[in-house]
Parts: sequence; structure tokens; C-alpha cells
Amino acid sequence: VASSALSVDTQSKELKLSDWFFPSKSMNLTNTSWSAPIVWEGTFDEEVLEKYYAKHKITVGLTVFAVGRYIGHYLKKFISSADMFFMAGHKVIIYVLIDDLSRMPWIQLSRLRTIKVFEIKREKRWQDISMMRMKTISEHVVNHIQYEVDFLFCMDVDQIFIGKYGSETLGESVAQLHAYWYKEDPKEVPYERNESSEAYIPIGMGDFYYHAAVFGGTPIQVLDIARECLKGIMNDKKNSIEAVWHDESHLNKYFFLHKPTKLLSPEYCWDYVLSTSQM
Ligand code: 2GW
Ligand code: MN
Repeated sequence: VASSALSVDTQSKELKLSDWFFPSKSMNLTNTSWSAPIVWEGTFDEEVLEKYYAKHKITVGLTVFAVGRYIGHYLKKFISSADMFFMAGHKVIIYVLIDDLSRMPWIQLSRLRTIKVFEIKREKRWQDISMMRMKTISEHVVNHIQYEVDFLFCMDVDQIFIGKYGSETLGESVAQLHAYWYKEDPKEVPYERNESSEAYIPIGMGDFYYHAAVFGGTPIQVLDIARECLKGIMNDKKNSIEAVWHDESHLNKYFFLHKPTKLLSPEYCWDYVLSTSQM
């Protein structure tokens, strides 16, 4: 870190070097008001976790959707990077939901990794491609995923893993802090503000703005998230309303009403463009 603005005086009470490397410490964003941990590098003991999971074997699921041009643009890199970094050392099942099976890329996976590929029908509008993931996730959790995994993550395909993503992220109900909004006053974040929408959150209410690119938990909890979001989406459709950020607005409403038991810091989902422009 070659920053002249930061005088590296480890004696100073104002700003210590560790505050710079671990923003969680200076920001005091390691626990929510309802006592859910916010996971940052340095807030967990990897050794303890590894010892625990050596005795308690788990399988972790990961759903990812690829429709149309997103297959060619993102799918292979997403899966290859997940193979390397997602739950290394644990059993993983990657569920790929794709609108054209013949375009599924061939990817050699490491041990402990399985891929299950399913064909889904293509929605005409991109907003529906995104929102209707909640319907497909619900159906697959009910039909098989609940019997196959202990924890489940659901992620956007337009991202890649660039570092360890391990058991420290597991929990009953897991939400991702949005890299752009995590320092912002909840008054300023882009929750749905139309009272007629099911996703409505009044100004001044709400805890954090969560990123729908990542959510997870136990399969039964993920089922509840997906079902409730879908219910909100379908009710809005009936009333000819669409929330400003689609499924993300409904997910934020869900986590406002049902607090997540674990939050992931933006370290787990940086927006590349964003994080480089802020450096
Ligand atoms: C096509 C045109 C415009 C937007 C999306 C798409 C599209 C999305 C597509 O052609 N094919 C496809 O497979 N998707 C899937 O929907 C894919 O899994 C993708 O990751 C997901 C969400 O779309 P994405 O990643 O382009 O939306 P973002 O990155 O702007 O994401 C946030 O907002 C979305 C709602 O507007 C979702 O809530 C998303 O989870 C959020 O991260
Ligand atoms: Mn995305």
C-alpha cells in the first residue's frame, strides 16, 4: 500500500495499520444489531473451522443460471473458478440451469465436485430471466436439492471467484452486502419505494442493501427465500408493477422481514469496475 495520505504510524490511536487492512475493525461492521456475524477476512479462525468440518462432512450446493449470450460469455469461467475456490476440500454440487443443453461447456472438475445440468425454458424479457430464477430454484430444492446438500448458495453467473470461498460463509440464512451500498445510510439505498409493490420498504427502514448476486443458507431456508420472493414478484405482476431492481428488490424485502443469520462482507463480491475505480 503506497499511499501518502496514510501515515503508517502504528502508535497512533487515530488509525492503525490493521484498520487499513481490515476495514471491518475501524468500521465496526463485524456484527449486525441482531447479532448476526458479518464475515470479513480476519474475523474467523480457519483452523478451527477446518477441524470442525473434518469431523462433520458436508455437501454444499451452488445454483447458477445461464440463458442466451450469458452461456458463452460467463458460464465456463464461473464454473472453472468455482471448481478452484468454492468450498475447497468439501463436497460440492454445481447445479447449472441452462436454456440450451447443447451449449453446455465441457469442464474437467477436481475431486469432490459434481455438476448437474438442467434445461430450462427461456423467458422473453431479461427481467423475467432474472426474476423467474426464484421459481426454478424453488422447484429444484423441492424436487431434489433438499435431499442432496446441507447448504445451498444461489449466484449470478456474471462473476468469477478469485480467492478462497470457504465454510466461514455457511449459515442458516446468508446475505451478501452490496459492494456499492454497504457504507450507505439505508435512507439512501435503492430499495423499492412504491407502496403498491410487495418489495416496498419505507424510507428510514431497512438494515443494509443486499446484493442478489449471492444468497444462500440451508436448502429449506433457501426454499423459503425463493418462494417468498416469487410470491412478491407474481403479486406485483398481477398488479402490473415491477420492482426497481426486480428480484433483488424482493430479496431485500425478504431479508428486511426475516433477518439473515450471517452476512458476507463485500470482500466476497466486489464489483471489479467499482473496486478499481475507488483505489
Ligand atoms: C440479459 C440482459 C440484461 C440483463 C440480464 C440478462 C441475462 C441474465 C441473460 O441474458 N442471461 C442470463 O442467464 N441471465 C441470468 O440472470 C444470469 O444468471 C445473470 O447472472 C442473472 C442476473 O442478470 P445480471 O447478472 O445481468 O444482472 P445484474 O448483474 O445487473 O444483477 C443484479 O440485479 C438483477 C436484477 O436486475 C438480479 O437481482 C441479480 O441477481 C443482481 O445481482
Ligand atoms: Mn450479475
